[in-house]
Amino acid sequence: MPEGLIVKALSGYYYVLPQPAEAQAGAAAETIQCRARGLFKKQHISPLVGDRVSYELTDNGEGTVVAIEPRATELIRPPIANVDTAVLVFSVVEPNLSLQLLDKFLVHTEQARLDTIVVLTKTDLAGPEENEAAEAAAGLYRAIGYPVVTTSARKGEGVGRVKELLAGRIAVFSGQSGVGKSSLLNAIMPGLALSTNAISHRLGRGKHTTRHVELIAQPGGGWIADTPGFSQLDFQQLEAGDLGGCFKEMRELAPGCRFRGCQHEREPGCKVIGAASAGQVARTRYEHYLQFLTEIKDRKRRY
Ligand SMILES: Nc1nc2c(ncn2[C@@H]2O[C@H](COP(=O)(O)OP(=O)(O)OP(=O)(O)O)[C@@H](O)[C@H]2O)c(=O)[nH]1
Ligand SMILES: [Mg+2]
Ligand SMILES: [Zn+2]
Repeated sequence: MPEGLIVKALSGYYYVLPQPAEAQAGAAAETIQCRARGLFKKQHISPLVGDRVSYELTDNGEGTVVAIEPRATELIRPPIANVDTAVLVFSVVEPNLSLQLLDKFLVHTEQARLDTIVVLTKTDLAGPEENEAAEAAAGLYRAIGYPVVTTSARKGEGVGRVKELLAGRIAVFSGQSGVGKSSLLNAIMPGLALSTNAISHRLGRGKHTTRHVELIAQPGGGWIADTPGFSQLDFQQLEAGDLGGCFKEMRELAPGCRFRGCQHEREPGCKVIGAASAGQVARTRYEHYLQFLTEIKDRKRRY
């Protein structure tokens, strides 16, 4: 049975790139437009972009996805399988940088066990104060261990660095609408010409220009997925006790806490509380941790 890689999902169709072509980076290869087999729905399985699948050809030149290989990784928002790297794209302005939202995205990529890179965009649009705040944020996240690149797709700044970091990787771009995900990808791969759109100044956010998830082959090997922007993220799949493990710097401190399963809230002998009051864990990070913890516990209470 033929095998392939789902490179795009749109309106109930999965676009599967056949295996041998995929091995040649897939640049010019034709995809097969497939439906998912009916059984998947009954089993509550939906194929994802990034899935390695087996498919059958049907009479009309289309195909049916009949089997999905076990996934190495899986992200729910944006929905994608088998990526190794998440690129969290946040604009310095238009829309303004929100560290709370960034920390929320980081919890999700940590939970999915992805390597994560933070890219700050639109430095050319930002004033000196906003750029200073962005540099401070970059320093904060670098200290935690995340690569951070400040960029301007308009001026071509930082674009080469992002490209270097992603070479050979299977990466997904993730971030709010209008932050410049598609613009950055276009800058990384000249000739790509993904659609981009000015943000709505009335609403202060993007217009949801990108409507589907699509993997794009990197010329030198590896893939990058462009995705639709979103800003609503919940902690549906996360238990309160697992939240600390999704904050990299707290995860490293937790073994030193007096109590096993310490939630770093008000327990005595807590290393995280100690580090937060000494300024070794950033104030914003610890605050966001407590906010998310409350959010998770409130959710539990509601059910
Ligand atoms: N000045 C400036 N504008 C940028 C930069 N990057 C993106 N933009 C602009 O920001 C707007 C939104 O960019 P997009 O690339 O469409 O944003 P997106 O993240 O793909 O948005 P969705 O597809 O809706 O999720 C466009 O008008 C871009 O031209 C930049 O570095 N500098
Ligand atoms: Mg886009
Ligand atoms: Zn603790």
